[in-house]
Amino acid sequence: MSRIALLRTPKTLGFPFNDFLCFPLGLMYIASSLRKFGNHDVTIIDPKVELIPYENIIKKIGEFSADFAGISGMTYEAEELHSMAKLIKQHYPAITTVVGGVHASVAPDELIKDDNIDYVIIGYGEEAFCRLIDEINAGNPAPEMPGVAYRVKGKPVINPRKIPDTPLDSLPFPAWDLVALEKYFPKVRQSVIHAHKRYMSIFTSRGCPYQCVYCHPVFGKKYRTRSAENVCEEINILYHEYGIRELHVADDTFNLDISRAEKILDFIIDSNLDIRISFPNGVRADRLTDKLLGKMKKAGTYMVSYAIETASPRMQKIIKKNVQLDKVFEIIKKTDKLGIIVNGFFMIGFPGETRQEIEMTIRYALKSKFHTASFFVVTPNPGTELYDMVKDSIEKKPDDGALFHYFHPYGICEVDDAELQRLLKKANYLFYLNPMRMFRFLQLLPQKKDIPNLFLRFAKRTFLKAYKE
Ligand code: B12
Repeated sequence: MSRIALLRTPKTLGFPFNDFLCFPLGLMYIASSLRKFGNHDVTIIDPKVELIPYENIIKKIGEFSADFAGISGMTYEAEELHSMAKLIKQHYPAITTVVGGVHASVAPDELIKDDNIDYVIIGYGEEAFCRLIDEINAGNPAPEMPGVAYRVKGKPVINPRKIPDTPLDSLPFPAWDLVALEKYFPKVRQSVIHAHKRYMSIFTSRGCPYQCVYCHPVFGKKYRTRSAENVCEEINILYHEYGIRELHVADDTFNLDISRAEKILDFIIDSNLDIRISFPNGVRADRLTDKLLGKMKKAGTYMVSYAIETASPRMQKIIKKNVQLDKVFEIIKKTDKLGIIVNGFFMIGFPGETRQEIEMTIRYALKSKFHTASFFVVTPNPGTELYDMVKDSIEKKPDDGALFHYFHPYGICEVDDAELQRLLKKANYLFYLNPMRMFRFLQLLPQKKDIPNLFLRFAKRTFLKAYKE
């Protein structure tokens, strides 16, 4: 049995770009597997919610007497992953440092060059981390297993990952008991709005088979689902044991398998749970049927996002999103009619995109029945197909954390940077300064106390200079 401290980094994108926070679901999944399959002692330290300085993070690791420190991070936190590993090694050289998560999955070669990082786990971590600890404890510090990188005599060895075949139902539920739930509840959430204070994010499937060029295929294109029964068991525990009254379904594509989605919703409807649901990351809008939408409403859905990205049919093809724009336009209307708040995601500034095409996107948003919309500037993240398309023509790389906020133009479209910024702001104010839209939205808004935060987000995106040169 080992003692394992799991950590996030303290970095957030912060004001003015991004000020919301979610549960460290990845670490909570890893923690429950480490406990179930290895009988290990685990703690989660999340400086993003506790707002503690580095000294206190180090102190907590020491107080826990950790044998392993597992650190998680996205690409915008790359620098912090290195500095945390360095600090841990400086204070506790005997601790084995392991980095996992999104950045580890896209840049294992960069991380494993760092002597302060002993291991990197690529992709899903539940099984890999458990097995790695077993191998190390059995005296095999360089196991040949998929998805793990380390150094042998100073030379990096990267074992390519393999998407696990084990059914998702065999994974234990996230370790909700290891996070201070009450500290997360009052923080601003991904969608800013909320229906109930006590919420939890759930993941009912993993992966996404669509080919959108801008998306990080961090976990591969294979779509894996949990059974409706397994998801329902989780919802029951959250409801009855943790008093959760709002669910955030965070899947990449919840509704790819329509009958599974219906089964989950039927369970919630039939069990009369007094619960509200939101889909802040979105569902694939052109895979919605009237029946499914009706069930979503009946089960308690108050908010859903649809990612349109661009209303230019030419761009839809180039970015391989291929959303059926007319069909989705009608689905937005139907969602609104059902009394569900409907949010749209849009991106402007794709390679070769013209001003007319950007205007087309803005017009689509303005004409739609969306209650809220987020307009972002296209960010070519390293590791995406989009990045490969433009890498020779961009000067600044988005792996610099400061540029990783989706409001920084990269000069890859036909409109210059200043004009793109202007169009972004124009989209925001034309969309939101529409009294009828605001009236419709405020009527559906479950908690009026979210209005100041919503206004702040609107003001930041519309009036502030969005990025520094
Ligand atoms: C929910 C979500 C969020 C939430 C919070 C995420 C979180 N918990 O930290 C919010 C809304 C806050 C968010 C914000 C952002 N997000 Co986000 N988000 C997601 C989303 C949709 C799901 C993440 C999740 O919960 N996954 C479920 C759990 C089970 O998986 P996981 O956390 O990855 O953990 C698994 C493995 O990674 C691994 N693992 C994780 N940690 C560790 C640690 C160790 C030691 C080990 C061994 C393994 C390991 O094992 C876990 C279990 O298998 C992903 C897309 C996706 N499908 O992954 C994007 C994604 C992670 N987000 C992304 C981005 C870019 C962002 C933003 C930077 C966007 C922006 N510009 O505003 C911001 C950053 C905000 C901030 N913190 O300041 C990108 C990251 C790309 C990259 N290379 O970094 C992703 C991949 C989307 C995409 N496809 O491009 N996000």
